[in-house]
Amino acid sequence: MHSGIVPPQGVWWKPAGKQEKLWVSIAFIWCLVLFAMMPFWHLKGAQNPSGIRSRVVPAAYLERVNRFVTEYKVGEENGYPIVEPPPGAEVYLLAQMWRWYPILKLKKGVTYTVHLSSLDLNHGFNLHPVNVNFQVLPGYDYGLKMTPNEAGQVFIICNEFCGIGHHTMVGKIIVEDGPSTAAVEREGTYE
Ligand SMILES: [Cu+2]
Repeated sequence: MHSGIVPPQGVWWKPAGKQEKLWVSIAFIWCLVLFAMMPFWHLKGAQNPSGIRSRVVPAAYLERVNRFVTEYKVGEENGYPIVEPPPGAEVYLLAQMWRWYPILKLKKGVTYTVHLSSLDLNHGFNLHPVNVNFQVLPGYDYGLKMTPNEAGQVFIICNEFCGIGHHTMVGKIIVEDGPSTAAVEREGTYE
């Protein structure tokens, strides 16, 4: 009798056989291939974007979002400000139980840096119907380069369960055609 405490009797251990060695070698080479694929897909896959990542205190992020809203607010919808930043601007979007704040108005074909962060817990940024997914975490500012390629409305859905109001956590991005009126009006006032 043997167990985890009592070792087995006799010579039970034998050096690895030919097939076992072959199997271990193949598995090891495959591990290296998978390991190399991680940086490869990051650089060549066009699906793992390199975001700007930094730590941020949630209160400081909220303050930045509020400043962004005051600066570029162009309207309101259901009590939510509609914010139209100039082309190339830093855009600040806030995730919070249970809302995406504010509503963004962007231009087609213009690249923005969209910052994402949360005030409370882990949320998921999911653009619907386009399949774009990102984790939104409190304490981290994740800046993503985004270029809307279609005019219309896209909805932001939270895809990380975040409590009783999770299913109501829907935000909106309005994408418009043509040159930005905000850019014309504010020309020279932003860096
Ligand atoms: Cu959420």
